[in-house]
Amino acid sequence: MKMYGFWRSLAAYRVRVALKLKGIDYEEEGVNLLAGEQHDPAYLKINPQGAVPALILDDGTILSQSMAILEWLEETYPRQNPLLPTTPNNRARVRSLCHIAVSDSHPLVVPRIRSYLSKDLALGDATTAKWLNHWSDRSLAIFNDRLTQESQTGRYCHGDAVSIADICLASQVVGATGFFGCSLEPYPKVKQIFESLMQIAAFEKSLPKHQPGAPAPAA
Ligand SMILES: N[C@@H](CCC(=O)N[C@@H](CS)C(=O)NCC(=O)O)C(=O)O
Repeated sequence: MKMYGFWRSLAAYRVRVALKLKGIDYEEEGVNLLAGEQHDPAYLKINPQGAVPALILDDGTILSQSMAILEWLEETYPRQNPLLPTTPNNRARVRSLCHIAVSDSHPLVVPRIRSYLSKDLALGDATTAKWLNHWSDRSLAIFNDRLTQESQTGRYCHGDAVSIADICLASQVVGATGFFGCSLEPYPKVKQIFESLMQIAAFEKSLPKHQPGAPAPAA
């Protein structure tokens, strides 16, 4: 299997974690989003949306959209580290948590939105940074409220087994704290679960800072 990703892509992070949790061999090829490679005609043949991730299966099938890929991985490899609970109600809760990040927050901070705000609408970098911080922080607050209030929360988002909700939560935290200036201090439940997830190799090794192309840490 081959994944097209990028070191700082939060959607690619989600798929990278799931591939590792499922123990699936894959290679990753970087599409430099900051250099605009997602718009290259060759890449648009792979994903006409001009976004990563895209997952190329061994038979040549191309999958896109991180949630669709997570669901495909779960359906295809259900017994390798299951990432969804068994009952419809619990599965709905896990998916609902996923969509806080995937549907409601992440789409507000992707490169095409950042560029439209700062360049096309001429809002500039400072106002755009405020937007990115605001929506990322709002999403952390919503995660924290739900994870605190709902009795199904355990060591992880849903009980004591890792699920796709944890993958989506982790991607949200990685972007919010790593790129958009948010703090986890106001959100103790999110902080606690994120710290537990970082003990798991698949989550830690998938972090942007470990990927080829990531900037070296400041000396
Ligand atoms: N909803 C999609 C989002 C895909 C997406 O927008 N990915 C970003 C990187 S995290 C991207 O490639 N953006 C390119 C751009 O905005 O130009 C998913 O979850 O896969």
